[in-house]
Amino acid sequence: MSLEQRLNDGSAVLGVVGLGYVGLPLAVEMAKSGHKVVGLEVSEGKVAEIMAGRSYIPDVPSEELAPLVSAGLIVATTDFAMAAQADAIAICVPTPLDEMKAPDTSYMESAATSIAPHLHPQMLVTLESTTYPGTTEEVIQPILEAHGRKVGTDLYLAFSPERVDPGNPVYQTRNTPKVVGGVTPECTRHAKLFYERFIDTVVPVSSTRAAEMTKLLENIFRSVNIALMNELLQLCERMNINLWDVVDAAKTKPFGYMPFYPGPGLGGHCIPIDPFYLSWKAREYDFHTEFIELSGKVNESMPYYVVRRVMDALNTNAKSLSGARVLMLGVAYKADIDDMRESPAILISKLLMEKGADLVYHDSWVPKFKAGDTEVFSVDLTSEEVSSADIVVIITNHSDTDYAAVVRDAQLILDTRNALSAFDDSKVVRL
Ligand code: SAJ
Repeated sequence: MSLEQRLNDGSAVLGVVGLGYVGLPLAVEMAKSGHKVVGLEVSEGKVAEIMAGRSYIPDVPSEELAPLVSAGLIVATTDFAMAAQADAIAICVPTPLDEMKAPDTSYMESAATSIAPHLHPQMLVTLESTTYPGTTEEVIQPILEAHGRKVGTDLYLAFSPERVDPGNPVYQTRNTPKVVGGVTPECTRHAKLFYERFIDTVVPVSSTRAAEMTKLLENIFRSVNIALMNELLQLCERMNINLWDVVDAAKTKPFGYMPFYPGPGLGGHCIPIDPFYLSWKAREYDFHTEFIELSGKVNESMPYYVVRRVMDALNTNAKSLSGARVLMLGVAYKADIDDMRESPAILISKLLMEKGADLVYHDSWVPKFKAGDTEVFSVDLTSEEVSSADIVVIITNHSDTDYAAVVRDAQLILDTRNALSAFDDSKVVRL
């Protein structure tokens, strides 16, 4: 029976490599569509959690996962030989940067190498990890073809970027349109059939490179526009203009404008990182992606800018940062999630402590994190904790925070997210 037939009659076994914030929601959507799913994961801990019906991804409730596991629709394993049971596999592994800001493709290569010996004729493999144009055909395809399979003949290969927005209450895996681009038209067609089994809208494009570039465009668009806001913020400070009010006014324009906001810096495993995958590849073509470089420079400077603003704010109360009690409010990389990856709070904490601050933090989503070599633990947000701080610094504006109480009890607040726009109080300093 052909792959197309197995996909269409629901008998195809689907696979996911990497059960993280992308792979686990994908596996759940696949299983909810009735397909048996094999989850291939290197972490024994994650496999054990999943097989016990417990989710470690906030966007996937355990109540949703557990029945799919107990029904045998999701099987997680560290045994990559089980890839042989799948008819179509999506690779969803990290694509970090190395210390020289060059792409680290080792996770993708390891995933491809682990499944390659187990590929049978008529299989589809898709790569979802955000990466530079060319990765699918230059890096992944040779690995998959090393055991007798041939793309376009008995193996289908495509790129399909993940578009997960962690914590987004409206758009999840099923209702976010999915772009697919195959090595050959038949690869594209099979990738489209695959994703249509469990995603509402699938958008085919002309090639793997077009699909890889689509994702990078989406994220570079964000990082450049956020950097623009961060640069204008620094100008507006000198011009004594409230940029937050300006953005709110600009977004009343019903066309041709999209609001972005300044902030303490860029966090997450995508926006601060993905653009550098393209600028790295562009050098191969003697091309300098100056917008990407400049936006990275501006965004990376924001934690230092925040620390300078903390010192200025304390100065207005005739206090120095050295010896000051600083309460950081919210440390996750964005509101209403528990993820600390690349969070600007990490560098800000380190800088504040280096300058002698007596630093504490509260974040109901993040019980502890490492600021440099120091492991710090979240304190309870009590009136005493707030009032005893020489300054409260809002880094992440979680919606579960009682800001009225913070304004009531604080001596001084630096608000880097405009979380206190509803409060008109002289103790509140906006970034
Ligand atoms: N940020 C700002 N100002 C803004 C928007 C965001 O400073 O106006 C900061 C956030 O606080 C955060 C960072 O930028 O630290 C990234 O924020 P984000 O909203 O881009 O969220 P991510 O990185 O979790 O997810 C993004 C997705 N977000 C949205 O589309 C809203 C999406 O671009 C991708 O699906 C995802 O990255 C990815 O996986 O690439």
